[in-house]
Amino acid sequence: MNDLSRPILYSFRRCPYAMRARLAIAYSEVKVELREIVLRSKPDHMLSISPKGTVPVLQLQDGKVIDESIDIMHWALGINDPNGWSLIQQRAEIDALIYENDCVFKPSLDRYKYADRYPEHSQEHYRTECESWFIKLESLLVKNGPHLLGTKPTLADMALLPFMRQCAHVDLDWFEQTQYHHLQRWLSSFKESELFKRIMPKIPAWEMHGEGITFPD
Ligand SMILES: N[C@@H](CCC(=O)N[C@@H](CS)C(=O)NCC(=O)O)C(=O)O
Repeated sequence: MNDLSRPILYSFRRCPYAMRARLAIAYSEVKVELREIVLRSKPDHMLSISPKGTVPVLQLQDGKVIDESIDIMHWALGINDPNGWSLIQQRAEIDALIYENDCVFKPSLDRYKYADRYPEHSQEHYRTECESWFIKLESLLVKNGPHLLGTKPTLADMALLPFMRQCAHVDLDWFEQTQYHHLQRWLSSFKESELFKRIMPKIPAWEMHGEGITFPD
């Protein structure tokens, strides 16, 4: 059982929302008990504290629950933000990018990735939808690079990169032969980073009443 000495984070390794939460937590070095879940068989405790049934879910020691990935990122950065990811002066720009990522790009990404579930159009059609987002990010990287808002990574990069990774990996050969060279470099340096490696350990699914994994270790 958890002794409530650390917050509990319900997570799923490959979920881009859970990845962004783990990125902020690992960066801020706030220790949590990580409980890897199986999406088809969600733990009762997780559903009891967050009935909507999505990951990530964070439960703090005082019982408070945070079950939106961006809110978990802000919580972690509020505790420790050593390299200024929050970039308060550009908060509106960061929020707008995250909003567009989550509300416009993500639905297109889902249609592209699972095109067989959306037979109204071809997979190429959905990929072209995704490309509007690629064009926007590429132009930001050209203007500001190597990160979206300048020379240092911010919350915007870390909130968006897991989704770009998922999209690129639908057909990596295609992505790598496109003209989005800044985007390709942005993504590959993320995938090669120590931080990315730290958030992607392969861990067994949490078993009810068992101990989660201390994260970051
Ligand atoms: N708005 C939520 C979305 C989280 C989300 O949709 N997570 C997906 C996994 S990537 C999920 O848990 N889906 C529920 C399911 O597949 O059963 C957030 O930002 O945390």
